[in-house]
Amino acid sequence: MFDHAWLRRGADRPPLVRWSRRLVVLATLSLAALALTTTASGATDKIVRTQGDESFVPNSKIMATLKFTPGHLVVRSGDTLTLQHSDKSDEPHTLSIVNADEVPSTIEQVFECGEPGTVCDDVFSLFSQEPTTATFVNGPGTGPGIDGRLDTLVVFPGESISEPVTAPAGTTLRFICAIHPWMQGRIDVQ
Ligand SMILES: [Cu+2]
Repeated sequence: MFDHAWLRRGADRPPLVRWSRRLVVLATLSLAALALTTTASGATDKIVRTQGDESFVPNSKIMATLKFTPGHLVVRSGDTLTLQHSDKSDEPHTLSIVNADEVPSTIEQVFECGEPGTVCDDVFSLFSQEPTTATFVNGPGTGPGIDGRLDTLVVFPGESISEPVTAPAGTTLRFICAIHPWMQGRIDVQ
């Protein structure tokens, strides 16, 4: 059976994962302006960048400031969403659509995400084999593109990946990184 260790930092040292999530310093939401480019068709390319870093000083500090920037996007149905790995860590990230009530809202929910039965585990289970490069996986039962639960973009350092947002106008999509579930965002589709 596929082992999701690639998605779990230090799978051989779960206590560190637990504590890193417990002690994580939540990044403040950035209000940085959307980076926009307009294509010939008039569709707009919206970019979400991962930013921040992690640090660990034995017996002193463990901290993560990894975040999505921006964390709130307004897109038109049909626009292309690009996820770009722009942070200082060497870890992959996912941008995974989840239900609003699945977005972790407590520290406990953040560090438990990934355990069996959680939405993070549902994301990991999408992968029949270990990805090694930027990938889009369509959530089961959803339409093509980004429109529903578990639709997932994955990026590794130095990479970006683009996929159209196909959800109809009026949809609100919530997303998290399944690897670092304090990384959270929202897409309002117009
Ligand atoms: Cu992440």
